[in-house]
Amino acid sequence: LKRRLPDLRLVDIDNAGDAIDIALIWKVPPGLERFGNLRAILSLGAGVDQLDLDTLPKNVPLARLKDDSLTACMIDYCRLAVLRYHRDFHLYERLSREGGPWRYELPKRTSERCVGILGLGELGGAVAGDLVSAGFQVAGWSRSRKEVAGVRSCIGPEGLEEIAAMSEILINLLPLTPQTENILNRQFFSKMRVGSYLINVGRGRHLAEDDLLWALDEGRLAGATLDVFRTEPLPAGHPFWGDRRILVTPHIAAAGNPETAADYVAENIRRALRGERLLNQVDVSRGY
Ligand code: NDP
Ligand code: OXD
Repeated sequence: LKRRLPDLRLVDIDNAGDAIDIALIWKVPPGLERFGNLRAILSLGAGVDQLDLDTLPKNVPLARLKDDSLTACMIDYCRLAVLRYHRDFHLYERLSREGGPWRYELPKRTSERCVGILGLGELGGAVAGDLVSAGFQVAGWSRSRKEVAGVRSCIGPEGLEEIAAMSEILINLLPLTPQTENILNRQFFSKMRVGSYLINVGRGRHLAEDDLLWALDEGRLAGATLDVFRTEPLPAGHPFWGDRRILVTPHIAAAGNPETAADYVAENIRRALRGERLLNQVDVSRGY
């Protein structure tokens, strides 16, 4: 940031007196409301569920992080996780470790496989575009109808049922809000195709954990790749550890890169100082 904005004075919020123009935060620090001249709050996370939005000073615009490297990282993760199921690598990994047997599964073409994505925003939209390029059938669920080439746009409760019924591999990339909490639950899983797969890269609180284990036991789901958890780090002894149907990754699906993120944060600082609308400004009433 100093290289991009040489006149910028960066201070630790605890030693900031009572005059700062812009707050860069991960969680809401105590006493943020004392900064009467605050012009913007910039979250250093791509999601804002870690912030208690009710405690933020009113009328100060809030933006979340957008970072091209983070998006590219999420695309890689989702492509890898989808292809792992699509090409049965999860099965061959297990058979290799267990000493066989040799089992030939005729590979399906990508055009024969439907991938569903909950959330078609910055990240879900980019992942959808990538999977379309790879030849998959792609359907996405969002609040508003989308026009993304090659993506079937689903909305509302019927759209959610439709996407559950169509998807053989389902990726969750929703933000965590009161409307989306526990959305991956028994009712949803019971609408999914038998033997389908879940990839959760949104937030741990989207997933009702016992309901996932139920869906796996019932064979409704054949496997799950989980990057986010209700408690992180995932506690020792948690039933997800050691369950061979589940792949646990430690919230690494996508990480920001300081160089590319700094370009974006610097641009939002300039905008805030000019009194312009921020990039990726959060609609606090929607919660994302
Ligand atoms: P965006 O805000 O850009 O997109 C959110 C999408 O979800 C939008 O398409 C939105 O619909 C849709 N949506 C929100 N609420 C609902 C609802 N109630 N019903 C239907 N659709 C809904 O978010 P991003 O794509 O940038 O990020 C998504 C999430 O990914 C983040 O909030 C974060 O939790 C997670 N994340 C995970 C990371 C990891 O490493 N695992 C890294 C970074 C982010 P509409 O377009 O109509 O508004
Ligand atoms: C984020 C995340 O929101 O890493 O940035 O999940």
